[in-house]
Amino acid sequence: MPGGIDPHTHLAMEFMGAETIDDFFSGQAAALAGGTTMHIDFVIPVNGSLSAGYKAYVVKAKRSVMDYGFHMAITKWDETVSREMEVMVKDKGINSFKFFLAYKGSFMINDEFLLEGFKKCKSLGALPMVHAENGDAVYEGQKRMIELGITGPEGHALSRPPVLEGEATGRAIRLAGFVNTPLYVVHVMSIDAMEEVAKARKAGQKVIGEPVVSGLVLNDTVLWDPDFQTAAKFVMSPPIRAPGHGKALQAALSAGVLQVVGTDHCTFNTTQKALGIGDFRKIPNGVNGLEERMHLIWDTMVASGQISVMDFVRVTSTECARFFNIYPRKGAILVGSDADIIILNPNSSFEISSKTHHSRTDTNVYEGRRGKGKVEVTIAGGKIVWENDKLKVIPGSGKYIEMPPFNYLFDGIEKADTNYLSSLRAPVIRSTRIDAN
Ligand code: DUC
Ligand code: ZN
Ligand code: ZN
Repeated sequence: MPGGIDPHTHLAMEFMGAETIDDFFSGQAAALAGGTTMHIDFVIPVNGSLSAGYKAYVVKAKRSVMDYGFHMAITKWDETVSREMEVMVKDKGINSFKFFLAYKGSFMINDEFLLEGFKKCKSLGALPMVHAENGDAVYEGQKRMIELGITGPEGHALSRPPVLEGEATGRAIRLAGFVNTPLYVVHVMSIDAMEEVAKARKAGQKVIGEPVVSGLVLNDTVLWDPDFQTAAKFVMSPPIRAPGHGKALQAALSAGVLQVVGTDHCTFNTTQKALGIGDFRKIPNGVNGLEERMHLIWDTMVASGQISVMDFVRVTSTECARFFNIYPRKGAILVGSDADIIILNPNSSFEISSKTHHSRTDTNVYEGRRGKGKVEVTIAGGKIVWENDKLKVIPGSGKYIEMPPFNYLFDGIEKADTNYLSSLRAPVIRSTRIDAN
């Protein structure tokens, strides 16, 4: 199969008073051992400056052992940011921008600026992405938990329930419809958010929904463990949800309501997670997944009969390459494509443990899981980098993949591929839109 592409990672990211323990070397080594040969990481601006953020990430990525691309996070809005977006698209190979509706006081932006950002993306042929949780309401929920004396990891889940994810997802989708731009919703974690995506797609709006592995296969009962560290390792945002949400997300993935599986790989070790002892608001948010994604999706979705092998390739690789405009260089085995290829043996089994994984983190949210379907060989750029459970990687061998803007988003794809047309239908034109194209 073509190597996996993870559309959503955070390597060497400074966040919540810590820096993720996996950098571009360790995170990518882990990825290759799990059959993923490319990832797209989120550049975080430095004091709001996109160009400073981009420069910092070019340095961080120097020791790369596999190919990678960048999305850019937008953490504030002004004329400089708007101008810099243009530079990122035209000169730096970035065609997607993530807006945060959560993280009040740091990353969060209001609706006025979200609309500005959406319009700018549209004018540049870039794809806007959203982290959809209502940040004002999360802030209120967190205060309430602390007032009630709930300071442990369970307070994280209780303070930001699915309804806040559903609200923000619906709002972002409606605002994207208002300016008539496509939208990519990252880490769809709840039924509430998934149903907003489903409703919009049914109405013909171009909305992409990305579930992540943790949301598909875990549930929130772990957050009630009385041992702080046992629970804190599962703290991410939006939170892992109550039993039932994961199954519904799996069904949505197999029905095509959600299209591409990421990880939100964002690892903090036990020392870093300890920052939140006594106050769940300070637990650095994030879980592992880069090495486990292909195995867990195969086992959960293919071995169980929920999706076909072709669908597996689509949701773990091809669709991601298409959404970010690098298909067929990536996401396919074709003459002229990069030779990123994996061999997955459906009859051999895997077992996940922090003792044997390749990430630098000292825990694993999938500890002890076993399943069928193991990646036995990974070929990246024509070289065997993973075989007989051994990695052979060369720091600096990974290439930066520039992602070109869309002429008009998705139009080229629709002309080239009529099957694709059925999954991303043309927008419904209504007179209430700002423009009429
Ligand atoms: N959520 C996380 O759990 N980590 C990184 C950023 C995010 O939105
Ligand atoms: Zn996010
Ligand atoms: Zn993320």
